[in-house]
Amino acid sequence: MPKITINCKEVEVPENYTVLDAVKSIGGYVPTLCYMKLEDIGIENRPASCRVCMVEIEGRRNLAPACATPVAEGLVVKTHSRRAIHARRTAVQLLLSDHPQDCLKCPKNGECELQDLAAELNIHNNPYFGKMSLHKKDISAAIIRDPNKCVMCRRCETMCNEFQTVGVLSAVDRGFDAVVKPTFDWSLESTACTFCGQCVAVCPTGALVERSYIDQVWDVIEDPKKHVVVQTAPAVRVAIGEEFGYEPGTISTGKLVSALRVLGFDKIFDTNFAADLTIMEEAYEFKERLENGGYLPMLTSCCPGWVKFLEHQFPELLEMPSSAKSPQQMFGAVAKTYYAQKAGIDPKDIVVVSIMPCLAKKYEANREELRGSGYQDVDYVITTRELADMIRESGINFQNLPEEEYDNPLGESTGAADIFGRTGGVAEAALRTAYEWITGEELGNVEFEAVRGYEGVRIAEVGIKGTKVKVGVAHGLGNVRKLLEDIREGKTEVHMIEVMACPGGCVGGGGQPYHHGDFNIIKRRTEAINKIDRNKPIRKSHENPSIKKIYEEFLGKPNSEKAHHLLHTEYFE
Ligand code: HC0
Ligand code: SF4
Repeated sequence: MPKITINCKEVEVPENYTVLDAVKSIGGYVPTLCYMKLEDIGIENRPASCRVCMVEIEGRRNLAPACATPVAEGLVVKTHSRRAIHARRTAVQLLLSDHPQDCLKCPKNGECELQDLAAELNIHNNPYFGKMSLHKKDISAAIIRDPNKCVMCRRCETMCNEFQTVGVLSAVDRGFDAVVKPTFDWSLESTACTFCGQCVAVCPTGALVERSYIDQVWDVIEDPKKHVVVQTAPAVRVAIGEEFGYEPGTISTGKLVSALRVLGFDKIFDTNFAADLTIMEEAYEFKERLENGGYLPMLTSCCPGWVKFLEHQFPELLEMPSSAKSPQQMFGAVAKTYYAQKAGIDPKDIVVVSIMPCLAKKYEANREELRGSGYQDVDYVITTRELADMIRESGINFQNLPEEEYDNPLGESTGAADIFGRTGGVAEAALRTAYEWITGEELGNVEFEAVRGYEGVRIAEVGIKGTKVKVGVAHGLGNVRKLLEDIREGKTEVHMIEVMACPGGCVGGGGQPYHHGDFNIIKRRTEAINKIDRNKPIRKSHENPSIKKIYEEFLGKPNSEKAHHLLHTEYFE
């Protein structure tokens, strides 16, 4: 192992390290901008294009980018020599020279890494003036792209092309005109973009942000004629606390509920109730397909980014996914029918708002066919980050909020619903129910360890009544692409596949508090989800009393005519 010296300290490091790795290994710091490493999912973005991580290496004429310089025996590195600091400052001043100066009204204000660097490097003036190119903004239902704010770090491109293998973003043009965008300057809506939001999750500036619906949500809350119900996705409760000073993985369910009440929503319901409902429909469909020679493998269908990916990339496999709608959409459909009836409210006056960790949910809510209630089932989707903005704007002290409970009849859920928020959870929840329905026996240990973890593709075998049921789990669309190709070529055989588009599942969704490239944050949210499940008195969806009630009072049985109409959907090429 080579010995090197960093800021007068001698260290021994593995030979495949870069100078940046070495600095980090001793707890040191060099600022970066384009560099990003999500080790657990095998992603590294290292174009060395921003030149922010320049360091001085003794005996070398030129400064070197720490992220792209391999270590070598005897290297003597100074991370913060005056020359290095000056070079970093110049690099950031050059980036700012053609960057819009509207920080005060930029949606990324306060979260922008370029802004942070300008502050850290004490940039109070800029002698450089670049050519301000004028690129057109692209606004979709989920994402706003402002290429004028692109700093060519290429992080979005790495997520879209390498992790998701969607490939709609690439660098175009030269010099001041160079930006990352879709070919021919197409809008994202006219491409195969899945709206997974992973480009947004890693963009350091305001070039890629979610489309906000905060104003529309305030308008309906303030409209006395509207009855506004809100649902919260499984992964929101383990991440929202980060916006208010809590450690990642802090469980904030009770405070989340009381914040929503203070904001003025009429009923605080839970997507988790609908996740249990999804399992009823999905496990029933799986049992049917398994026992009656139906189409296998059955793919889960609750991640809208994944559904759109499948529609674009594998149109010949549209029979594979379960026809069950996602929990978000099942919730909307029952809120405007079952709940409307029970509460005696005209569904036209009910507004359904979702709090989601996801940007594709914004797109999903707008899909034309998702109107089983006779109205748009889900009206507005806001992200965990947008909700945090609403809470801050309202002067609510989140840490001081009491812990409150969800409302009924759409607020009760089991541990099986909680684990939907992390990779492997939907498969595990489905197995908990399918096992008992198929065998007629009680499941002892409800935790299916083999489908847990962070491997991109995991395949587990579960014995159900003499049949070895093989379950595949993939997170990240590139991983599912590999799995589906193997299945198509007959290399792998499985009965059920769970897919989540985002790293780690919804806990790593594009609408969560920014993780700034730290995958540990996603892991801690996952652990929190598992803890909620472990502490729930009921951990199987079919045992949820409110679920039993909705079938007794309203739906009949899984896949009844009414259930089929309200809770199932179809897919399009
Ligand atoms: Fe998810 Fe969902 S688990 S996709 O990640 O299935 O967004 O959290 O709400 O709908 O329940 C997201 C999270 C959901 C849905 C659920 C599913
Ligand atoms: Fe690519 Fe996802 Fe971004 Fe669309 S939302 S451009 S698919 S990373």
